[in-house]
Amino acid sequence: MEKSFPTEFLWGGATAANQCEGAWDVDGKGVSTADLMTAGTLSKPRTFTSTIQDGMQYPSHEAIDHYHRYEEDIALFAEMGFKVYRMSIAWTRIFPNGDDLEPNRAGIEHYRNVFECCKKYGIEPLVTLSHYEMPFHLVTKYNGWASRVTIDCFVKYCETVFNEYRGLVKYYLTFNEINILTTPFGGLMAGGIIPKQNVDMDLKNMGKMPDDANARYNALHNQFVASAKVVQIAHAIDPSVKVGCMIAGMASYPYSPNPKDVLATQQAMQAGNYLCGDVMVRGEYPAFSKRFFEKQGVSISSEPGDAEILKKGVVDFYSFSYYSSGCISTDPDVIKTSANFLFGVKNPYLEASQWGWTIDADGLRYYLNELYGRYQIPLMVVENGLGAEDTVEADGSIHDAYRIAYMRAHVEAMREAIADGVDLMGYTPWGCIDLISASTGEMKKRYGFIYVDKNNDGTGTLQRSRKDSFGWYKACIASNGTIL
Ligand code: BGP
Repeated sequence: MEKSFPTEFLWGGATAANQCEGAWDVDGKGVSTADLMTAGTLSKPRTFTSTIQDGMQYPSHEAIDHYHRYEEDIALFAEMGFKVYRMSIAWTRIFPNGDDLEPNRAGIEHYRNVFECCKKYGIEPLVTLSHYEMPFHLVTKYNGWASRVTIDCFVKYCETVFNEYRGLVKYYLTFNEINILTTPFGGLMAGGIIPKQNVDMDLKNMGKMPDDANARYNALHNQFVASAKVVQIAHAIDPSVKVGCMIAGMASYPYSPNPKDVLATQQAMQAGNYLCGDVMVRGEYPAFSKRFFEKQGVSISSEPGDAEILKKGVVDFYSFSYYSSGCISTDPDVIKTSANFLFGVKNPYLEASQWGWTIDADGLRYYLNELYGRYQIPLMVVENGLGAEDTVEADGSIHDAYRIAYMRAHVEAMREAIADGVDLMGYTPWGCIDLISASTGEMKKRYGFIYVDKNNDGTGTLQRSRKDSFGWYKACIASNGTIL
């Protein structure tokens, strides 16, 4: 069996506005939720502060200054041969408060320039409309996505974007990792459901974060409705536009063959992945959701017409992030003794990254097959990669063999999945240029093929340079995934 990528395969890379742009208060931009999240590390969680506080470091404020350096960065992407650049629009550049009557022209012109620049190099932008940020004003006024008013604000913002960039952008994603809202972390990160006091964003102790599950799942419902409305509007404005969902890939394995672990794993896959996928691809809540919501004491305040909106606004393709897999155990001893990784318990067969994320390329093939078997629509891997510390040698070179090994294994896994029959459209590895980590808010956790001279403490020249992986990915793209 010949194993190869389709000729039109979309190779590229991915970033998000709040993690790379900086210029947080430039050209009329409003304050977003991400602008209020401090820098952290693996051992010290980021803090969300409801006002900017003296002496605190807010990494989104400068980030890697992509706002002013996008031309240089896109030229480097073009040098690697990118066909697609996944990026996000900061909502607060277009509508600084979220509910403004008129859009901010400077913000609109900025992204037009970015898209024109991509066009110059033959790179298709793939635009995430909401990537872990929203206007903070909507948070204080309406409790973020817990309110249906936010749906209307988002729809207006997206409609403006679709009209302005008609002909310049062919691919959109509505909400980044929408299923993060199934976790307490997501209420704050993606839902704009934010407590009045400062709060630590502690991924390892999510259970300790302030949480209102009812508000959180209603926020998720509101995002589903907003997404479905936006899909229909995008198609009405330009029928050639394709809109995808974006779901955090949480591939889970039973820790043991104990049927209790197998059942718990099935439930974890349903709650973590399929709840969102089913609504966005099939246009209705899955059968298991009724019992799932009841168990959590959640009641969704659906309005008349929502069911029809969801049905009519199904996505054109399914995109997801994939970094690692997790194991599910029901055995209290295993849960206690096994380090808690990104999700689930430690898999004894797998190595993990410096940040504790298990490395599992086979899991990507498994997950692609699971998704395609369930949905039969085109899939796209829009985030993947290894967050690792890099060392700059005396001559300026960066030998990131560990990153190349990770990428190679995952590209091979995609190739296998395509040979299995999966319809895979493209691949945009995360943080193709070093940027701020979402979970820890630091620079040290680097994913890039392009190194950015910036340190955790905010110092650095911001100068860009090519890592060894830059040349590796360039050859991979040039050979359409054959030379690895
Ligand atoms: C995903 C987010 C990205 C990105 C990535 C890597 O969950 O969509 O924004 O940051 O994870 O995570 P981190 O930056 O925490 O290493």
